Parts: sequence; structure tokens; C-alpha cells
Amino acid sequence: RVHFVDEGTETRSGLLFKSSPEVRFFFFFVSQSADYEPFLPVSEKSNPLTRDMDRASPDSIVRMLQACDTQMFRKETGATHQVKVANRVHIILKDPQDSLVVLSGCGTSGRLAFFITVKSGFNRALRQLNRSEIYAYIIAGGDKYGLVFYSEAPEDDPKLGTLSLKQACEGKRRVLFIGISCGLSAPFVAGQLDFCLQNPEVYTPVLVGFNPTHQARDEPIPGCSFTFRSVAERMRALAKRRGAFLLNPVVGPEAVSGSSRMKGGSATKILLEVVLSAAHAATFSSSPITDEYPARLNLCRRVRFSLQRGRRVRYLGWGSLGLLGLVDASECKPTFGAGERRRFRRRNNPSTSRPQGPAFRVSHEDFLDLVLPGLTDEDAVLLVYTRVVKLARRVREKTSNLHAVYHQTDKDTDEIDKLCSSTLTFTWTLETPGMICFLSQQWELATKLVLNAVSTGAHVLKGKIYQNYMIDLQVSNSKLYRRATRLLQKLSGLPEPRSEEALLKTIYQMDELTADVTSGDVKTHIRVARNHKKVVPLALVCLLTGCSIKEAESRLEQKPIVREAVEECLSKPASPLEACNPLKAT
Ligand code: S6P
Repeated sequence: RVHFVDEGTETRSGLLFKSSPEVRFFFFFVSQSADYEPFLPVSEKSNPLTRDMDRASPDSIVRMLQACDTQMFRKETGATHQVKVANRVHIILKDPQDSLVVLSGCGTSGRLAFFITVKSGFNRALRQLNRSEIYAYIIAGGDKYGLVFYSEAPEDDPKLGTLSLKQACEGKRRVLFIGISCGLSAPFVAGQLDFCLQNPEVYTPVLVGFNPTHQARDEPIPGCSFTFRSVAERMRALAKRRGAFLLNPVVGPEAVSGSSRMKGGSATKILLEVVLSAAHAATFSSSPITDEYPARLNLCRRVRFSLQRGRRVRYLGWGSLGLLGLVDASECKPTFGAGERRRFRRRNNPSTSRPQGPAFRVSHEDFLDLVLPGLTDEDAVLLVYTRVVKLARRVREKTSNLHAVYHQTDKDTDEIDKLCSSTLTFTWTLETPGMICFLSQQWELATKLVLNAVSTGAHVLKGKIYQNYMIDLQVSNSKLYRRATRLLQKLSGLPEPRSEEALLKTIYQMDELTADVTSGDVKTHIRVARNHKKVVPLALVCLLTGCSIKEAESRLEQKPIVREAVEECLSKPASPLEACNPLKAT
């Protein structure tokens, strides 16, 4: 049986899944609190559970992150259409001729579309059954820029979204389009959904996100007559007639405000894998899923140690777990402004051609050639798979800072335990023979939660976060431009126009704005902002102290830990300019 929570009532879809054995599913819940930050959608709010995260010990950080993740599973009320979407997939699985299920998104959401389609094994399962593959994915910016490189800009382009959808679906007569946007905000996805709504004879749109529809982004999209919210509302109206579906449970604010790579990403993975697994179970009478929930890893302290010394953290992985390492590391650049990103994964077929360039040199062989020789005790290496004793031994010769996330289905110990200074072991039980089909999805979720906790915790400990706000965010698309302005407004206590003005001054490196700049559009500002570092912290220092950009730069140079620099400004602004600080004046 499949249990879903729908408007506070548990719904059992006995008809659809009659043939499958017991299937226990995750629950999603609305945990909205209207009493704080009322103008922000849930996905952008700061989470009360992590408000003091910047001052917490590693243990407390991990506990806070776990508490935040637990909000995804709290049993309250929900409002979703999972069963109906699973039913649509089930119909396509039965008759796949000229049909496609397309998953699409930007940033982490696009990476998960890729991951669920390619790695979670749904197409593979179909191949094994000699059935046609029905799943495809779209990631904004394409594989190269979306998956490995950091690029948030294509997210703002609805026409690019539409074009990539048309290309992916050429010649199809029936398409179930699943657009993922955790914040219900990406214009790229809005463009695709709008296109589906205009072509209902072929496309049925599904929106996956984690805000209620009335909180979807309502900012005008240049060149379009719709906003994300207007598209979501049209879908909601159509949902009654099953012309569109909304899967938008609310899972509470992120641990680091707006960092949807965390809960948003995990909830996307769970939600879609549950829906697709259910459809497969219904079609092929497959096996059960259980709802084990993983433990957490206290590795943050060691990883922080490496980051603080300007050294590297390396993830060594295999298959889908290695890919999760790649995804987590890719996200550290936009989220924390982290440096070089290179994860190492075993290359199954070394002869397969792959994109050129150092960022793509991620095989185990590349690790041995390029990284191992320079590895020191100050670097951290995290193995995200097991039974790699040979490689682990070679790493151990260079650094004792070696850790492992280890999944086992029996009680066997491994030499890895002895080689690593810490090991997080997940022991999974095989209750039924069929369980193995879904085990890898649980390994992946557990691994994702651990990697997110480690990379977030370590950057928090490094001082990248103020309270639970990422202050050093990169202003690389319109969502982040708005978030940066809002953050400046919140932390300075000044009105939005003053905050935006300060942001523009640091983006353009000028103490007085010219008419050209003030009349420019957000797209232009973002293009310029991409070339500058610490744009938001600099703007904040200028706002709080009234100092020039040059002075703000020298303050930040003296205090490279952004949190400390901000705290200093908040507590004692520069004396000659004190009068300029509105907080001080009030
Ligand atoms: C968030 C991550 C971003 C988002 C992207 C899409 O932690 O850095 O890359 O995934 O902006 O967001 P959304 O709300 O459309 O899923």
C-alpha cells in the first residue's frame, strides 16, 4: 500500500498499487508559520532552528541540520498529487510509444533531474525489462555548465527553457513534463511550464517545488507576459481537471537561508523517486520500499580544519555515490564561494570520450596523477563508498585526514575502518529479497544528507555564515540579486532602495552611481557582478559604516572571516563616520 497525506487525510491508493506488496512512503508536510518574515516565501525564510548556527559547535551544527531535515518528515498536513502523477507515469509505462517523461530544473534541481533520470536507475530498470526508456532530463545550461561548472545565469532564461524542452520532445505525441523549482521561482522552468500549458494536446505539466502557490515568485520576467506565480496559478486551476499537477509540499525553511540544495534537493529526490517507484511498482509488480532514515556524520571539524588552512577537501566516490560527491562539491562554489571543484570518480570505461579541461579530470586515475603527489596531512579526503582498500592505502600514506561514509548490508568490517580516522557506517537490513532494488536510493539519500551536512557545517565553522544567512553569496542571477538586496536591507535596517544602491556601488566599484548604472537592468548588473568577489559583504560594510569601497575592502582584508567583519561593523562602526550609520543613530 502507498500512504500519502492529502489535506490532512491519509489516502490509500489501493486501486493503483493493488498488485504491489507493502510500500511505506515518506510523508510531506506543511509547516508554515505566518508569524515571522511574512513577506518571504518559506523557501527563502531563515529557519528558527538554525538562527545561531554561526556560533554553534560542530556537534550542535550537525544536530541543527538534522532537526531541519527532520521537518521534511514531520507528520502534519499536506497537499499533494503524488498518486495522480504516479498514475500518469504508470499509463506511459504501459504504453510508451512516442511518449516521454521529462524532468527539468536549474542548479541543484537540474542536477537532481539528471541524477534521478540517469543514476536512480529508472531507465536502466526499463532496459533490463526490454522496455523502451521513457525518461529524459534537462538541466539549465546543459550538462557541461549545469552539472560540473558553476553557472546560475541560464536560470533566468525562459526562452532557453522552452527551446530545450522542444528539442528534448521532438516527435513525441505525449509528454509528462516535470518542472522542478524548489522556490517556485526559476524563469527557465516557468517558460517550460507556460509552453506546456499552451500545448495541452501533447504536454501535461507537473510542477515540483516547496512553497505554496501564492508564494511563487511574482517578479516580471523580461520579455514574457507571465510570472512564475501566474503560471503556477493557471496550473492550480487546471489541476481540478487533471490538466496539470502541483507537487508542492512545504518542508520548512532551509538551514542556511535559501540554500535549496539541502532540503529542497533531498525532498525533490525523495518525492520523485517515490512517485516513479510507485509507478514502476504498479506496472511491473515490483518490490517494497522502507523508510529508514540515516544517522549523521560529525566530520565538519576536520573538514573545516582543511578549509581554514586554504587546503582542499577531496571526495572520492564510485557510481551514483561518487556523482553525489560531484554534485555537493559543485554546489559549494555558488553557495560558499569555495575554490576549485574537482571530485574523483572511478571511470568505468576509460576509453569513453569526455569533455576536455581540468575541471573534467575527475577519474581515480586523475586523482592518482594530479592530486595524490601533493596531498598533505592538512587536506581532507572523504571516501563516499567502500571496498576501495587499495586506493585508501595510497591516500593514507599521504594524509591521516581520511574519512569514509560506508554502507554495508552485513556486519563485516573492512580494512577501510583501520585506514580511516573516522568512519560513518550505515548498516542496512535486507528484509526481503526485493529490497535491494531500492537500497541504492536510500544509500544515495543518506550520502547526500551527510555530504550536505559536512560541506555546510565546515563552511559555517569557517565563518562563511552570519546567523544562518549566507552573506558572501554570488550575485549571479536575478533571484540572487534580489536575495542580496533583501539581506542588506535586513542586516543594515535601511530601506530597500538604499540597500540596492549600496549593492550597485560595490558591483560597479564606484562610490557615486552614474545615470548609466541606475538605468541599467538587473541582467547587466549580474553580468558585471560575476567579475567581483565579496560584493555583498563589501556593500554591507559600506552601509553600516558609511565608509568608501576602498576602506571597506581594507576592513575585509584585515578580517577575512566575513562573519567577524560584519559583527565588528554591527557592534562598533568606524568612529568618524558614525553619524552615517542609521543603526547607531537610532
Ligand atoms: C541552491 C542552489 C541553486 C538552486 C537553483 C535553482 O542551493 O545553489 O543552484 O538549485 O537556483 O533553484 P530552484 O528554486 O529553481 O530549484
